[in-house]
Amino acid sequence: MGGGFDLTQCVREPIHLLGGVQSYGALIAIRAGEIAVTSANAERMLGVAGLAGTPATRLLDVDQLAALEGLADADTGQTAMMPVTTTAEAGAGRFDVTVHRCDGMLVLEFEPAGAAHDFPAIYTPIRQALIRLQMAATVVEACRAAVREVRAITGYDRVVAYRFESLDGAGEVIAEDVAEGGEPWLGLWFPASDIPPQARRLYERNWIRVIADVDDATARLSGPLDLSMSVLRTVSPFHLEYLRNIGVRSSMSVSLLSGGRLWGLIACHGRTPTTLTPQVRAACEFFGVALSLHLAALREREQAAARDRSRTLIARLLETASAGPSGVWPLDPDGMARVIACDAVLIRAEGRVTVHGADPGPELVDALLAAVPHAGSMWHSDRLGEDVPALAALSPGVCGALVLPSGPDGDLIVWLRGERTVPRRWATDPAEPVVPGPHGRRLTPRGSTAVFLASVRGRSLPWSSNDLAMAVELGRAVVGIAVTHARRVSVLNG
Ligand code: BLA
Repeated sequence: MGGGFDLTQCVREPIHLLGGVQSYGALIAIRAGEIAVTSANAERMLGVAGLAGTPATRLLDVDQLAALEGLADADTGQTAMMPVTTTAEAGAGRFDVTVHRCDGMLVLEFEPAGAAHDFPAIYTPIRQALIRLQMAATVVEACRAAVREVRAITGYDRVVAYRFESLDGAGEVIAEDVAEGGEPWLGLWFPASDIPPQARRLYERNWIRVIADVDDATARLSGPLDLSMSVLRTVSPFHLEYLRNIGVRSSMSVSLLSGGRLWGLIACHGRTPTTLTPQVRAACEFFGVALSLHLAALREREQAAARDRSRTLIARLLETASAGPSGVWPLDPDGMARVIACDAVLIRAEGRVTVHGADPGPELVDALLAAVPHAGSMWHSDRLGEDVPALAALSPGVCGALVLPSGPDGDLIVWLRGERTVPRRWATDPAEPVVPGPHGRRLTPRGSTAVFLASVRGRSLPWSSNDLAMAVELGRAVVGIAVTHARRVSVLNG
């Protein structure tokens, strides 16, 4: 097989419909009081034979069933919270039961009851962790505190904070806590395809994903069931192969969300099989929620600081502009390139075109001015060759353009960016032999460099929301200066 692995397979895999659960627990789904779906291990684990098609009261008494239904209905499903857990006597003994509703069925997931934690034993370390977390002043500091705390709570061998560069993009390990002797991953990049989009969407709905043992034999379900909200959901064979290839036996991920979207994960790895009690999972979930809120606040603060820096630069630009002679371009192009990082600034004013910085040459400038949309509103692209077919032949000399109309008569400011260079350390270790699984070496992070390079070819660094906001402010300033100049000129003439 080797390198012939088709990555589109990953994107298409319906990972919520794989028809099985991890066998450390058992699942039954009840429709209208009757057991409609069971996992193959349910009868053995629960100690009751012939469950399928029989009344649920054979397994749980009426009061327990009513209580479980109440719990399922109290969970509105509006938030990305994991299903509610309780303990119940069922068949052979005591179980931790996690409950949610799906397609009109009550879905119960049973795990042998773990050691009962008392509330203070769970809450005290979490509370201390939250206090330490709140003292973190930057995103990276908060993540550093978080990985330490999560490893302390769970005992995994490696815990990393993994941040995506964009919604479905590649990511970087920005904080790590690893057991003695573990290879350091801090600063390493992993490609976007390591976590396909449908998996990311599921992690937006569930804060926690536990994979107890990559060598587990899945307990098959007796019928179809959407397992999106299941805590026992079985795992894609692709991802299992990936985990085996990086020497991992068990894993857990905690979602980091901002505005409901996944922007990173706390990823945990164990070298041995690891199940977590629902209480410990709930603690991790709670921690993930608190961390996400704190990170959102910190990110907001960091972005505001970046905007403040840009505004200071704009103010300085305007000062020098209004002091300068009229009749020349008012803003210092070098200063403009500091407000919005770029390789060149192209200005068209009063029919004259000037280029400052890395001049892409008259041919490209003409083609660009002819092809990019510049009627009225701002326009931008980080992949000109793809977005504007007329420019395909001229890329990759220039891959990014931010076009700002700056006056009547087709006046324009254009910031240009070349192809992005990638000063990144990928999770590749050429010295270490890779043992390819049945899907070839692509299912390791080691095949990454080529995949990533292909994904950035012809693309510039993307224009950030801060870049766009600052362009709007500069645009306003240019119009303001033009008005002032016009007034000065009319005063002089009058
Ligand atoms: C899921 N891939 C994941 C998850 C992580 C990664 C964290 C979440 C599940 C878990 O916690 O194990 C990848 N793990 C990483 C990365 C780091 C890490 C990047 O620790 C870096 C620090 N994976 C592939 C390819 C496919 C693929 C090519 O590399 C597709 C064929 C699939 N990854 C894949 C799938 C899931 C996944 C399907 C979802 C698993 C699930 O929740 O069912």
